[in-house]
Amino acid sequence: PKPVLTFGEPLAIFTHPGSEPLSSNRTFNLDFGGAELNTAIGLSRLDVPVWYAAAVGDDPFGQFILRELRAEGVNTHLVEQTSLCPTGAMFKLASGLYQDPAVQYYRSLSPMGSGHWRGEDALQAIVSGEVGWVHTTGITWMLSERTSAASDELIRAARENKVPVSFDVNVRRKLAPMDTWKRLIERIAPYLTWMFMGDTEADALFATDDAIAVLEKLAAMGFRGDGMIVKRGEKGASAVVRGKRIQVDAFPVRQVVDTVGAGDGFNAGWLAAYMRDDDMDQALKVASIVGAYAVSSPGDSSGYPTLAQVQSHLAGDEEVRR
Ligand code: KDG
Repeated sequence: PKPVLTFGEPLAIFTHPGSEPLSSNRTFNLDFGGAELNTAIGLSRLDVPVWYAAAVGDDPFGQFILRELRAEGVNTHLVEQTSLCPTGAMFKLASGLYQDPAVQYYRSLSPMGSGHWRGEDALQAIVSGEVGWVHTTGITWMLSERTSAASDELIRAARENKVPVSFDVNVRRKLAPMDTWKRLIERIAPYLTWMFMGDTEADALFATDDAIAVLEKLAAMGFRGDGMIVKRGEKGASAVVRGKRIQVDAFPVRQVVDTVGAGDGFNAGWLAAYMRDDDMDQALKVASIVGAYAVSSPGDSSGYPTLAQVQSHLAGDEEVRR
């Protein structure tokens, strides 16, 4: 099969082992992430060929991210390296009070945050028919005007070339206020084939988290895609495909360790399974297995399962653990 193309900004991520405020913390662990990068790794672990388009600085963090991506089997020939901008970064601040960490971004000078990236090579890959699917998230549009314009071009080209586009809204209110996210969806809805969002995002954007009601509102914005999926965390997920409503329970988890990256993993699981055999129930099941692995382990993508692990859960096999 032709590879999936994902595009969006990679980040060096700094986490800290304790839960003191950032201002008094002195030790950080280096990690990496970025929503579309996470999905690329999730796909690669599930044996789906994947090309990731992005830009990093020609600096140690950029080299670190590239090395990790290559180790994961993600094709990085569309990742530009520039000496003009530093790699984007983010700090994840755990607090005993909340399950989700607070984040602090340092990305306005990055290649995609400053508008250095133009995505020309990714555009070429789409136009020349080299990729079979495009996946991205709303975060990419919020980084800079030029990154937003480049992203518009990529999804338009995909639409024109009949390449399906899956899009996760992925609201980050630290990047833009809610009405900016809503205007983005209104503008790009006609180019999208599959829409993903969380239930709280659906509520905030459309004043409902009912998948059919959301789909109707999307249709009024010009969405003519194949379907939409609402992710509900521990309550599973629901989807509407060609008028049919589908529901899946969350895959059971013993202990939630870190929810960041779970939605990106869910998307990877859905994509891998849906592209393989077009079966929506199966795709949601695989998605929820990947999501469960993701929340059970720290870091964004480190806990994503392999294809063999997913298959053994689907088959109901009992894992020999010791
Ligand atoms: O979905 C996980 C992402 O939120 C994280 O990796 C960082 O891409 C990121 C962002 O912009 O918040």
